[in-house]
Amino acid sequence: MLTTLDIIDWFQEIPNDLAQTAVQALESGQVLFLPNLNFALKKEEQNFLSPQYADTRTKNISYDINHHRLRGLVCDDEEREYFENMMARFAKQSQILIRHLLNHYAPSLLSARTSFRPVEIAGRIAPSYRKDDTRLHVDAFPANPTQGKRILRLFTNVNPVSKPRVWRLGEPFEEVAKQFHPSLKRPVFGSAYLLQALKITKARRTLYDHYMLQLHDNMKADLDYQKTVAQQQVEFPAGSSWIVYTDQVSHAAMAGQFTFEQTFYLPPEGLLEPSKSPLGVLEGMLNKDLISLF
Ligand SMILES: O=C(O)CCC(=O)C(=O)O
Ligand SMILES: [Fe+2]
Repeated sequence: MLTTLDIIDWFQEIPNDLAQTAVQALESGQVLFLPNLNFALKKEEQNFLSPQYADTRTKNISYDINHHRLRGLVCDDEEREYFENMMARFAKQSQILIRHLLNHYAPSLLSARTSFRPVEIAGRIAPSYRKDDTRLHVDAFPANPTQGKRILRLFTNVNPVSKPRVWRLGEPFEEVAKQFHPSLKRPVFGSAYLLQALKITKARRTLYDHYMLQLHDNMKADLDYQKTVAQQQVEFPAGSSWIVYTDQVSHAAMAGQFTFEQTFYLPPEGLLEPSKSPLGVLEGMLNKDLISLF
């Protein structure tokens, strides 16, 4: 399930064959594991390795580099400036690495949110089962329809006392889709329009978004599935990074503290093999176009 790559530097040049392997592995549902790629914190940033800076309601601190907006951060103005520098540096380094490593995606890849996750996962109480990321799921977000765009995430564990980030990885997307196909319900007529008009969603939900959200919710709701499905525990050590299509790979975060994460979106046209993507798999299974408006 992991493809290990020996990358030690965010700015390093990547040979073409390695770039090709990386894209193929990701699109096949592998996690790219970079055991020696760390994000070095500056001296004044070491203090930020504390859960005290995270708003208790949001648990993650997020940064929008396109609009220089920080969310979920509780601190004074001076600290805010240092925080922004740190988040922006992670965002930029991630962009550079991803553009080199996933060279094939460079023309169409979009950078989205950056997050810092300073709260220990183990023992945290999620406000609802839908928000409980300790349950296996594929990513799909109620307010943020991707309209077919892929969700690609890069993580770096910066834990200062060598605590790994512990995940579970579940079955391949095709199996998840087959398993939950019978439970998928069609959307209520007019609901996508209404959700957008009421600003509950930030864009129009396509059929793709609707079915992905159902997969996400139905997986998390099924405790028997959570226990019995084929799965594997993986530990991402402190000082390592990993890259994964979180809309495709069934994953659950079980333990760990202090991780940076950068999200990218990729329009489906940018993929090497669209048929392997969640959109390709679901369109094949449901035998219809899922990204036109309904
Ligand atoms: O914080 C983590 O380790 C992963 C949580 C998760 O499910 C995600 O970011 O998609
Ligand atoms: Fe997730």
